[in-house]
Amino acid sequence: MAGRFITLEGGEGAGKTTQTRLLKNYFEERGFEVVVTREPGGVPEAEKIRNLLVQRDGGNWTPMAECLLFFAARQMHVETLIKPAMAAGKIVICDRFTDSTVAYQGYGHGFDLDVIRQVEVLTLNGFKPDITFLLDLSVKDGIGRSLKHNSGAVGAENTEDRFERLDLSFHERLRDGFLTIAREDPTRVKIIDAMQSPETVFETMVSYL
Ligand code: Z5A
Repeated sequence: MAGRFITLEGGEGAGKTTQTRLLKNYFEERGFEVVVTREPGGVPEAEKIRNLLVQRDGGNWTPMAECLLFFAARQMHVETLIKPAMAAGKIVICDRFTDSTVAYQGYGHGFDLDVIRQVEVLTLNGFKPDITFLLDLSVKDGIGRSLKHNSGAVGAENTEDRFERLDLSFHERLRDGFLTIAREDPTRVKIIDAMQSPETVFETMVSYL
């Protein structure tokens, strides 16, 4: 039996981590094997690339180099983890995927959307999630949640904030970008109001499964 590939997308503090946990329990209670993974990362080689991309001192990449690094990590992730897990009948739940590159690097930073789509075709050859949940909330609410979340972290300072240190107008473009992606592909991408309680967000997602 072929598995399913589910992705969660959204801006800062949208609740992807929270909803991933709830979805994992949901499928496991119904007897499915679940693989939870994330981007950039998910497999050792891609986690090395993650450090180059999201750490504060990861590097000052040109837009093209940054785009290629995201897709290099993604190609490894798809070929060595996601596709094999799906072939084994597992449910793969992934925190971010190609939509994040289109939203962050494309709509957010202004890198050419056609080039991103060309690199996507070259590296993934049309491979897309079966369903994507876009957890949508206002920029103000998302950043507020994210700041609260990070300030509560225990232990070492969180240095994975290269993208979180961007200005408000960037986050507005990001949100609009995600919503545009969803409107262009409504069969795959479901917009979920992330300001609802975690339980209601989860129930709304389940209604689409
Ligand atoms: N990036 C990119 O630029 N291009 C790409 O192609 C990819 C990624 C793949 C790392 O992502 C960075 O990489 C990211 C985009 C860039 N930059 N940023 N930012 P990440 O996914 O690792 O980091 P993140 O997006 O910052 O995740 P996050 O802060 O962990 O957010 P979250 O997982 O969506 O939220 P959460 O941890 O579940 O919830 C945040 C807080 O809100 C927490 O305290 C919860 O208890 C609370 N919460 C959650 N749901 C609710 C509801 N419904 N009500 C009230 N409170 C809630």
